[in-house]
Amino acid sequence: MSCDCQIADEVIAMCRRAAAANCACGTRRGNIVELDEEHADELMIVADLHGNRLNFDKLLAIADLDNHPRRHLLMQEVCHGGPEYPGEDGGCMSHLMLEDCARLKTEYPERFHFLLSNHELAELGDFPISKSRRMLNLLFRAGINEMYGCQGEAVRDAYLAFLSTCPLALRTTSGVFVSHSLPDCCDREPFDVGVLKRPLSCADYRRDSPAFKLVWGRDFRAANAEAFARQVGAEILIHGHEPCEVGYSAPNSRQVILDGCCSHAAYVILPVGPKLSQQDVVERIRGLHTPLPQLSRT
Ligand SMILES: [Mn+2]
Repeated sequence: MSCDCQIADEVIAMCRRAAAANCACGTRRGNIVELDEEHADELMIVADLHGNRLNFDKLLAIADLDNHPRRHLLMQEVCHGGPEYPGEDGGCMSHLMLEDCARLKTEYPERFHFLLSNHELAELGDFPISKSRRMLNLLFRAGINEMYGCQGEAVRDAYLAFLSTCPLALRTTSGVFVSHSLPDCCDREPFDVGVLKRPLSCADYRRDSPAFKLVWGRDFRAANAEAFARQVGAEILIHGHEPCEVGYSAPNSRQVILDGCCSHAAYVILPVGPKLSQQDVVERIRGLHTPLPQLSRT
């Protein structure tokens, strides 16, 4: 067996352990992680990273999970973007960040949570996403094959096995609901919350499934956020999915959006116990590289 195959075998085994850890997580209820004061003091929330290694490393150092045993860390959307392998068809290196997230799940099975986002769901369902006229799924696959050669397909299968077990959301008992985004038009057609209570199947990877709507939606109207919050039993909604020029935004009185990959990347560390207002959340948002400009109140 060549050296490459050995590395691939190790990655495949690690992804299987990560998938098992997702399923066995003590705070997991269906497709939600339910956090209360018994299990956590603090929750650090990180949004879209898209292969941004600099930000990923810096955020992990800030999370410092080893020295904060009561802190949980949530990450999302690492696939597609960032550096590429050399050569014309070298492909995207962001699969390595997905491996890092799977590894974190094995190292901190109760305290690290990786949420499904639209880019990860697109890998699960082979749903084509392009950016600047390049097919991101193909670049992702090329990167895996560049790294693992003949074992590329087996490694990709292991990634998908991990992704298929990832939660869609995290909710605290104090009413903070974290998901990648929110569906459109929940004020006209209520979100099918049943998807939060059962394991995902292949049908959930397709366009128009509740999971698909949850991770792809971009309806930031106040009436939509209000309806969605009511439907999922939340006071405050925290999402990624939307680039934010200053690292975060608050498009209405329920939502806070974080951006983890822009030059003004932001994150937030919240206490898990107390009830928080939107202003309490916004005040706790920190810039990863630079202090954040204040947003004007919405
Ligand atoms: Mn997204």
